[in-house]
Amino acid sequence: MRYSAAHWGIYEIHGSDNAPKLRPFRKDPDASPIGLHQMAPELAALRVRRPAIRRSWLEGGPGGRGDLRGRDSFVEVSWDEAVGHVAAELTRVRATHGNRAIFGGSYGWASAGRFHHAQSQLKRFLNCVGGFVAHKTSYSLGAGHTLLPHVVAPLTDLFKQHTSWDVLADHCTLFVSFGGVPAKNTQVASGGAARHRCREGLRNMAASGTRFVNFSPVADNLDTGGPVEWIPIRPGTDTAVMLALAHEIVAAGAEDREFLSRCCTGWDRFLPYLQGATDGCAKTADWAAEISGVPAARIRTLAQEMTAHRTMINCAWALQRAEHGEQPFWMTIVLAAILGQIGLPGGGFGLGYGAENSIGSPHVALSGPTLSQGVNPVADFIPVARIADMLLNPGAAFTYDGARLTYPDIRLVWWAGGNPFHHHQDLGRLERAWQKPETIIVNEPFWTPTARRADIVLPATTPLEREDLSYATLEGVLVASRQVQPPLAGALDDHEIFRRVARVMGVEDAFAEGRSSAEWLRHLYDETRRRWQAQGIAMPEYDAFLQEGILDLSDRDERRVMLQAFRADPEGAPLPTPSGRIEIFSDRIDGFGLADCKGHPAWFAPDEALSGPRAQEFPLHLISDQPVRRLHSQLDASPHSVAGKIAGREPVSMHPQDASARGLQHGDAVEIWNGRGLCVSIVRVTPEVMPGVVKLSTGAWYDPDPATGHERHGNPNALTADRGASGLSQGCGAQSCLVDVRKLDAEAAGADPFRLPEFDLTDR
Ligand SMILES: Nc1nc2c(c(=O)[nH]1)N[C@H]1C(S)=C(S)[C@@H](COP(=O)(O)OP(=O)(O)OC[C@H]3O[C@@H](n4cnc5c(=O)[nH]c(N)nc54)[C@H](O)[C@@H]3O)O[C@H]1N2
Ligand SMILES: Nc1nc2c(c(=O)[nH]1)N[C@H]1C(S)=C(S)[C@@H](COP(=O)(O)OP(=O)(O)OC[C@H]3O[C@@H](n4cnc5c(=O)[nH]c(N)nc54)[C@H](O)[C@@H]3O)O[C@H]1N2
Ligand SMILES: [Mo]
Repeated sequence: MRYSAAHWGIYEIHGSDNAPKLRPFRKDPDASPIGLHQMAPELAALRVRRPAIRRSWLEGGPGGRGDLRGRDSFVEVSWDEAVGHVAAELTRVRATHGNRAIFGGSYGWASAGRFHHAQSQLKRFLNCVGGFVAHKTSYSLGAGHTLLPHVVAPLTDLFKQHTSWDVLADHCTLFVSFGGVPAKNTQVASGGAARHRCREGLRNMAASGTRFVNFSPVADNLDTGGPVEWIPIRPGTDTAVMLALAHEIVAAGAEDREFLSRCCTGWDRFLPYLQGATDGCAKTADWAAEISGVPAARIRTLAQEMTAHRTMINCAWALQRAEHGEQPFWMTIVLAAILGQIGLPGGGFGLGYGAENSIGSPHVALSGPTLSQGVNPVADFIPVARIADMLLNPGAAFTYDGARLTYPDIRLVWWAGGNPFHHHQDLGRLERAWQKPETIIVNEPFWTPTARRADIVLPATTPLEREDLSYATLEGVLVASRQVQPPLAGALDDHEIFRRVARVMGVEDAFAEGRSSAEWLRHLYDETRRRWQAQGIAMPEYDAFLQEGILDLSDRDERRVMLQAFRADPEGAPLPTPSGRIEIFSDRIDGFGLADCKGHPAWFAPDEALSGPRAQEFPLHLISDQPVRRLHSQLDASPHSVAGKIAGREPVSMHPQDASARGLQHGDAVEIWNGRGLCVSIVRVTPEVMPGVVKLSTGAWYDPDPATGHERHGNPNALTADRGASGLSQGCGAQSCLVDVRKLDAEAAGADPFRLPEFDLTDR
């Protein structure tokens, strides 16, 4: 069998060579439909067909009219000409400003294949020519990744250990989630999903009698097939409710003192804060009710239920993509520590059940093949979501994880495999920042909003057009991802693009090590084979593997209980924290002296939230969650994604009460606005969002009206704040966003997101 592997899962290749068809992997119990639409003609129409250079850059040279990025026409050129310009420009920037002036962070999901992974290829190449300014952490988990090593363990280690669905079904009697378990998100896993098991996992839990309580501003994110208690909560206030649950448990004398002293440090320094001795405010149920809108009585009864049951507390990743995003993760852990069930089957905490397929999946945890990126001689970096700050304020100081750093002065940006004009917050601000670099190069298969705003666009192949090796990340399945269709004429694999530039710059040997792409795949496989065989996993030779198409290690599925070994013997199996224990109080974080992240979890009133004063001006809280029908902005033009739009726009969900207060009916065109921006959408009236909250999923291709800057397609990042979660992590803070909504009386300006740029054919 021949397979094609993608972030959405593994697909079987059927049909003839001329008319190939993708079908779901037959061993996948709940395959995602998203990937079946990869060959849609609507997507093919948006391909970058030839290398293209922005007219003003070509005529005026580097730095030419950055203000016209996104509006200029493009001139198509040959690969030789494009590669020549790129090599000359890199050489110029290095000679004039040094490698510290090159930003190669290039955040984004790119493709699932492990060799043709655009970022790895870009970084490997840039390291061959003296390095680049990099980024740290991710948009997904900026606050979480920075916090967790200080208080429990690196998040990536914990993800591999998350208690598996089967153990939850057998042992968990009460599942309390903050932010649901959105099965729509488990369609994907970074690097590739294998078997989609979340829906089945939740159903098995419900069938075994697990009771579910969901604190969430929306009701549509926890479907178990059975009853779920939905407790509406104002966005950004979960930490207050968790503190109150902790307070009530302690007030009842039900905290697990043995666990707190044996496995944790800092309880004695947190307790005075919880009880109000340090700030004069006891974190009672009544206190939290005022902030969160959750009834105090329910907090009190739930606290009792949590101590009486085997309780799993789950926190969605979205909660830490917000102001003070560290706090809900930290407080989830502390609340679970107070219950004392961490390391017991079915109890403890989860960070992101439902965020990606791999979490809770029982597959064997092995690390797959990766292309070495080499060594970066440049030490400068930014926390990933500080891109606009960096471009706008070179030399300005910022803090990150206890360090005080400054932003480098970037002259050249190279992006491969990401879409910042999808992923970043306050895109109007990014437009202004994006004018500053002298040169912006983008490798892309499609004319995305980012490609349209580049100076040099290099057409990349899609995963369907090349051979690759995919290890469904952490999911125990290694796949030979086969070419489904021939490459679009004019497009090259990212590897080949960098190889050609490397050749002109005299570093081809260092970059490619004398291997062809096919030889690289064999090499990466052999390397993985050596490592896995050392762990007792028998693996066929590469050619036999290719023939088979897949290596499925599901017979090695394991029932997992997170932190079981640590609980059993905290001295013998200590955590990688300074104390070796769970840090309820972190001396290290305390020592950073930050005003917005203390030595223990705490409630900080957010700047933008319904509970704060700014809600008087903008009374609705905007949630921008992950889209059901696509992966971020990828495949947005496919019929599957377009079918989720109303009148060609991403709809905004709103409670009937808020709609009628504004004279709105289902299907009306609306403007969503705040002090930062405005975007047009279509209202979807539903009781599944709580009053005061509106929800607009991410990923509609950014389409601002050139005259007004008003976004026309329903992209929430026209409105979100470009603000770091805190001085600790500087993580993406997208979820802290207030807006208002009004009826659009005039004829809605036509959205036109899926169009090609203008090409200049006059004199060439
Ligand atoms: N408001 C708001 N904003 C958010 C979020 C939110 O919750 N709210 N979530 C954030 C999160 S968690 C994330 S991870 C980001 C995601 O942001 P991104 O990862 O930047 O989004 P994608 O749309 O997946 O962009 C990937 C791009 O890579 C291109 N690509 C695919 N394969 C290849 C390849 O082989 N070669 C090359 N050169 N290109 C390729 C695709 O065409 C696409 O344009 O968004 C963030 N933005
Ligand atoms: N189909 C699909 N799946 C995806 C992705 C995609 O683009 N498409 N993206 C993937 C990526 S990159 C990531 S990082 C993960 C992200 O995974 P998450 O961050 O977990 O995903 P979200 O959908 O943004 O949010 C999860 C839920 O949290 C709720 N929520 C938001 N704010 C709050 C709050 O303050 N309090 C409470 N209690 N709930 C809140 C949202 O309404 C939503 O239902 O998803 C991954 N899965
Ligand atoms: Mo993400």
